[in-house]
Amino acid sequence: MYKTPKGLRLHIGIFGRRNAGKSSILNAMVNQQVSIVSEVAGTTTDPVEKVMELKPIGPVVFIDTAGIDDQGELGLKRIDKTNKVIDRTELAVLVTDNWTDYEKKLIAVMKEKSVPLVIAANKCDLRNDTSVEQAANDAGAQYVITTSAVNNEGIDSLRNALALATPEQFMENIPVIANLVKPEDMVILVTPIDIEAPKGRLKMLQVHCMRELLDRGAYAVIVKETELEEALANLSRNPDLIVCDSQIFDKVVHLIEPDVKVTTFSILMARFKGDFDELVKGAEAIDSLQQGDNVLIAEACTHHPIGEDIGRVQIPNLLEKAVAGKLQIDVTAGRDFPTDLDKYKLIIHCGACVFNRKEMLSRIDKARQANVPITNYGVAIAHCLGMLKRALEPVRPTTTNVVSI
Ligand SMILES: Nc1nc2c(ncn2[C@@H]2O[C@H](COP(=O)(O)OP(=O)(O)OP(=O)(O)O)[C@@H](O)[C@H]2O)c(=O)[nH]1
Ligand SMILES: [Mg+2]
Repeated sequence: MYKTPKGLRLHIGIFGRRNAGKSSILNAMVNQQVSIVSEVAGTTTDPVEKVMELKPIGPVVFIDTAGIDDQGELGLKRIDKTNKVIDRTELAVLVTDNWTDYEKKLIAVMKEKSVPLVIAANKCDLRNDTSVEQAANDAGAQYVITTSAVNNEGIDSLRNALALATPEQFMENIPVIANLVKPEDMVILVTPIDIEAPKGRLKMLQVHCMRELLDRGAYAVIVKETELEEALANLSRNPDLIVCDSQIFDKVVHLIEPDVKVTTFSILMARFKGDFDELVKGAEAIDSLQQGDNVLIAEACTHHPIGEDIGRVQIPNLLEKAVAGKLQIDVTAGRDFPTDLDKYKLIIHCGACVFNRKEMLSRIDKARQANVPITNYGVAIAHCLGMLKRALEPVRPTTTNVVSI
């Protein structure tokens, strides 16, 4: 976990006037007492660094700084040290409980340096209005989060805002499959050549998997569903992993032995593009759906639906079977994602292969803000089939199955 060199970690600088609660916010975000907190203004004198894995961004280093409204000789040295932190900051957090010239200046500095900024309007437990939030919004701040470090309020939202504000190039590049296998592992990719696969080519995701397996020194057997049984019979040993489309997951499971690892391309996408834990948790909401509930099926691409379309036919059928009745199902496609999500009991998103990770994360965040569970196609299908545990087994980040590369 700590192997990533500091230079490759996203540097998150925490700034603000003395006593605003910078160190308290850091401690709350990392869930540890890494920085000394006290009511004495000027407690933090030297920058305090903390390296960690911050989901879903990846490896980061937080830098807690000295408040820079200090006065006097010692104050100037601190200001100098804090300014040096600004120079290496790639994402800034401004902690404030009172809007002053200092906040305006910091916004201007970050803007000039093109450093994204998240504002923690802190000590909300002591404030009885939202004037700090208002002033931050008026100053053009994009991410303004109300927090109380002492009551642990708004800390999850602050973490989410950090992920949304992180420039795409700093987001951790999660492999699709490479860290689920070891060199010389044999993986079967059950690859559909259906009507939706581009003519003469394979879907990007399958190509991506093949390349990662080759780079990893593993090997891939690529078959269509119709040849899988024969391929299995001809192999001299069981494969280390099988990946197939969600729609045939149950068929594949019935063809293989119970200890063979198997998952779906869509579940790999939940890790690759989404917030895996959130999407897995979201599938549980299927169990509490009731007849007549509103469900949103969101597709990232605007393909022309053909035949037994997964989003329009197969998933609705599975859900309606689960609730033993009819549901109100809306389907959206492309960038057309509803702003008002409140009426939905569940959102089921496609794998989002045409989106970058940030776009998918921002949709997950919108669902979170609206308190609507969100899952993806593959996770939902495996759940409805009663096979989610099996499908997740190969991808759960335990020390035995996710290997560092
Ligand atoms: N009520 C309340 N108190 C807070 C909150 N956050 C921090 N504090 C208190 O504010 C005081 C200053 O907190 P610190 O975290 O040390 O502030 P800082 O910004 O790191 O201060 P310096 O290091 O001196 O610049 C401490 O007494 C904290 O307990 C909050 O959200 N609510
Ligand atoms: Mg401090």
